[in-house]
Amino acid sequence: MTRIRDRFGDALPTLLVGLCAGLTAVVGSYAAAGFTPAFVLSPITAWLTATIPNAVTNTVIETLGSLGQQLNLATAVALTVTAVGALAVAALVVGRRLRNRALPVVLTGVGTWGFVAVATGEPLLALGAALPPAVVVLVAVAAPSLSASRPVDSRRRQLLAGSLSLVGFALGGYAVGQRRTPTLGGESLDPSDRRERLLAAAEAQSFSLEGAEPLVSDNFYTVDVANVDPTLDESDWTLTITGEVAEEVTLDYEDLTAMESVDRFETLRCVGESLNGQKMDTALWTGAPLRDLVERAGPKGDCECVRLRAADDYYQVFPIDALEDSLLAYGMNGDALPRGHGYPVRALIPGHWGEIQVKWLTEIEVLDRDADGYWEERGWHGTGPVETVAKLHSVSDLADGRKQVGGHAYAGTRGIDRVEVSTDGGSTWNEAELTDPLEGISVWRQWRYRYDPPSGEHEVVVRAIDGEGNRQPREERDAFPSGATGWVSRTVA
Ligand SMILES: Nc1nc2c(c(=O)[nH]1)N[C@H]1C(S)=C(S)[C@@H](COP(=O)(O)O)O[C@H]1N2
Ligand SMILES: [Mo]
Repeated sequence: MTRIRDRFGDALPTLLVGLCAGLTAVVGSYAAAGFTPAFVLSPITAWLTATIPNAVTNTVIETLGSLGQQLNLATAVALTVTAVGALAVAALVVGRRLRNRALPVVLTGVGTWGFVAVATGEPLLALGAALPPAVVVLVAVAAPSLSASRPVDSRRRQLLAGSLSLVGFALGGYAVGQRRTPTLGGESLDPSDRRERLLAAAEAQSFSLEGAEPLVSDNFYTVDVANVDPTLDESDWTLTITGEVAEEVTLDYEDLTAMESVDRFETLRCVGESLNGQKMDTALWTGAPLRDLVERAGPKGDCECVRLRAADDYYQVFPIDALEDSLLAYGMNGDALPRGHGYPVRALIPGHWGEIQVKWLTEIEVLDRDADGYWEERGWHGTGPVETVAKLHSVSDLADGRKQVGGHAYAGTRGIDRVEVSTDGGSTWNEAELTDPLEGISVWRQWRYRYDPPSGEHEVVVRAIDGEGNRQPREERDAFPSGATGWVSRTVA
């Protein structure tokens, strides 16, 4: 064994070489592809999402929320590093057996390339993933021996040089990958007085609540089934209305933006968020009415339902009736939709849970028979109208010694009529101040309540009454499967 090692000049601990090969493959893929579907982690995370049992996914959604995405990404990194690393180790072992120095390099390079090319469907960009591990293996077989027979000093120097190169490569690859990630969407739409007026009015009437979003959200949440968002471009985007229709209709971005546009505020809320969670936000959206387009195609079919499909293979099914007042939105707060919110076009269906507000929309299929959507196949019931909620995100001390509590209330198209606050654990109730409703069909309102605090701890409870006079149910229920309910309460000192 020692003789063979000497002969190959390759005594770098083989596992360490494997680890480096795996890590550089991920970095190299990122440098070549950026954060796009051609990045090796995109298909691996998608595969993980498809493989993990629904019960686990649903538990992660309820307990970890968006952290689940990071966990998925980390798992995909570990898997990819392990796969490429194992390949490099195997290649080195085979090379040693056959006393061939070139073989491990070729096996590692070609094997990684094949794996990434097949996974991503991007043979050219897969070279970015394949070359670095091949170089790592090349250096390992060519480097002077690190075996114990060499002086400690020389081994240290080699390890240091290796580590520094790895860190340098990782930093460089990260920087290059970031620049390779296309910035899609987000640029300003043509100026519009109406939009400016609406946004200015919303800002002017917004309560300033410490720890809670203004009326138009600064940080709009995102929820995606895929870790890596699609990279659609408006110049080659089309939407097809197909299935049980008299005549298929296809339109492109120019057709869509040439239609008479609508600007309106709308609130989105994710069915999977906890009762007092952070996945409810509001924006000013710009788009064209969707219902007319579907009517133009002449929908038939027995179920009176449609399936919306998207570029990330996401799909949702719901009744055609829900499309009343729906928009094909291409603008958000005066800018083109950002990539993360569905650039170039998403559906907006007022009053329904976030999951049917399909982003990166590409197809509307009129169905003959009812079917399940992506989340319904996983046990959720998130296509219907939203539940009523009043959230408590802000507690602050006013200069005059009073306390202020506040947050948002939302009840979809039913609207919010009243928000009631108790500062004694629910024994007595007071009416909160509300912002005026924004111009829209399904919008939240901010609420705030100011009071002289009792000395010591007290329990603040909040509940909303919707525009149809229904009080928000008190009964507590978890998010799965049809949205969290209950009254939000918080101990204030
Ligand atoms: N194509 C596509 N559309 C999608 C999703 C998705 O994963 N893919 N997630 C849905 C869910 S669950 C929610 S809550 C909303 C969130 O929209 P936002 O990310 O713009 O806040 O988008 C919906 N539309
Ligand atoms: Mo959602």
